[in-house]
Amino acid sequence: MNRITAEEAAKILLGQDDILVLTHRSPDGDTLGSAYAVCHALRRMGKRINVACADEIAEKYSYLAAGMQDMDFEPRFILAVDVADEKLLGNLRKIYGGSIDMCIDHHGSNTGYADKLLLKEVAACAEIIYELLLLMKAPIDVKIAECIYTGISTDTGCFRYSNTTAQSHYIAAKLMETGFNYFIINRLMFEIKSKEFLQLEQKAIAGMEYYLDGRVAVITLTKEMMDSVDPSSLEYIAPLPRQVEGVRCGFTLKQVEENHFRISVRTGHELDASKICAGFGGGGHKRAAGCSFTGTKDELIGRLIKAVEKEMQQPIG
Ligand SMILES: [Mn+2]
Repeated sequence: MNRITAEEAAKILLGQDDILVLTHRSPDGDTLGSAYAVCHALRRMGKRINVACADEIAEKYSYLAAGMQDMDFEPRFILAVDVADEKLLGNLRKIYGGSIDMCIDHHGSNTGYADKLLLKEVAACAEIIYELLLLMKAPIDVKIAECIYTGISTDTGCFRYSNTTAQSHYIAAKLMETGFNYFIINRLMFEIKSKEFLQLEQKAIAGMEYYLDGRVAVITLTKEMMDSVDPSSLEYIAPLPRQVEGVRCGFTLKQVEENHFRISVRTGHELDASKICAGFGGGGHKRAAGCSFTGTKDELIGRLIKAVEKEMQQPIG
């Protein structure tokens, strides 16, 4: 693995054709926005390029690929965007594992699986893509602006999370000069919920449990509850426990099987979520992290509370 600069990445991409862009499994706004921004831009520059994803893309993201049909070619250059680990390619790993030519990513935890890596720890991968497109002198039109804005706004929680920087706002402002409709995107990404999702949200909130004098809140989602909604909408449950006044750490337990859980952790400014998850073999960011656990729910909650208590003894950072 070679670390490369944005200038080097731009030069390499300009010299390539028949490119396939891979996104991570359970695709979100950043991986899709980044991939389609590159795809639209390079097609406008006369190249053959497609996007591939292991999982189905949720309907609400369909505008990113609007008007785009798969082109017919044998890929000669494989690019992964927003993919921190080859494992996150899902089923695509079987085909492209070990042969990724370039990766563009913003996760400090990137495992270095690609031949060349352009890594910057900015709020969204789409921020790096924006810089790259400028270096390639690609035309930033309304469609490309929509894609990049989708990546930045979703990874920053609509410019609210602690990863948001002046640069995130600056890029969004430059994109707005193209005249794209950010209001429709904000509605789609942050406002509109399906009726099924609202019912799930009601049940989740009604069943919320509190520990440590209300400083910890826990939501449990059973398999049956999760089956009732589009899986991509589940990411909107994780921030809910942290919204409760007085809660410093919120857990969302997804009960994948009777005794197997996937846990999303969200913290306020005092606690480090990635450290809480590290004790369970997981990880992530300071305010948002995840891990998994095999055992009963009672065992899990007991261990999570212990991990929070330990983290509460650390100085605020
Ligand atoms: Mn991302």
